[in-house]
Amino acid sequence: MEILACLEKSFVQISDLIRKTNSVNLGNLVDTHNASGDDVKTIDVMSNDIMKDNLSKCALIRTIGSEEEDEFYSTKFTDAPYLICYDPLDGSSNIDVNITTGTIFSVYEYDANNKIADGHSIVMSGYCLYGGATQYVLAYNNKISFYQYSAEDGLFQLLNDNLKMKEKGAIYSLNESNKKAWTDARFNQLIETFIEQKYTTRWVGSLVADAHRTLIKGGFFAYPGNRKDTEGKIRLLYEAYPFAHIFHHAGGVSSNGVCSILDVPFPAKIHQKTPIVLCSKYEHDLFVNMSMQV
Ligand code: AFP
Repeated sequence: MEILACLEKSFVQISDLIRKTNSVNLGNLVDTHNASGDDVKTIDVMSNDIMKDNLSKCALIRTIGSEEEDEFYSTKFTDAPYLICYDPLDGSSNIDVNITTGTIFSVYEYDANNKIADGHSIVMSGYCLYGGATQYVLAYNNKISFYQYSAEDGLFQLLNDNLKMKEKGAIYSLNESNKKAWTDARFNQLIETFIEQKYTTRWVGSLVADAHRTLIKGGFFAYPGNRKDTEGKIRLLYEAYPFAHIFHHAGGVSSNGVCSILDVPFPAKIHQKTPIVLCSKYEHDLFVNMSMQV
């Protein structure tokens, strides 16, 4: 099966799981921890099983990396051209209060030496939102397509075939409760500037929801490093690279504070974290013009 068909099948199955199960039960913890150190919930495990089961049957995929796995998993298609990395259910700590969660993914092409250099090796990325509607955003072939699932006909219908970001927004999105611990003081200055310029703030606490809003409405999203989490909370392989790829396709910007997220070298560790900024051009110009006072 084609990769996109495997992904769409998984999105529908995960969406059904969320919609048909009591959200309080979905939020129950199981007595283990996942490989990346976060609490595991039953829904995370079930979503990972769905993704892995469908994608391991796809003849184009050589290797799978998941937030829920300790190591990369090799499929039986050892000569296949692609690695796929995903977070099967981002934002799952919100599920017991019925807040939007989602699946994030990136497909990477191996080079002639069977290596992946950085985020520029991504050929396709996207995310599916399990919110009021089940919708997914796909970055492929230099454009962004936006789909919504129709339960009536069992298909994803195209909403927008060439989604572009605004040059400037009016919302900033950071977990400001960390601001006394941020290690890059530009974020503190930037917030003051946003407030002076009459921006408002939003923080859902699901990367998929906060980044999606930023993509659609423009503005600024960041998860900076802080004294406790020096590299922030966002994982490079299956969260930051995919969203960086999506934002660049839409005419937006990504940064780890120094360079584009796509320029960050492919990590040695599957669960490596990175500070992240995803934003419109105007807000990125403001950010780079703040002086660094660490
Ligand atoms: P969960 O998947 O455990 O809910 O974590 C979500 C997340 O990794 C990312 O989606 C959010 O942007 C971030 O954590 C929220 O972090 P805070 O706990 O600082 O709000």
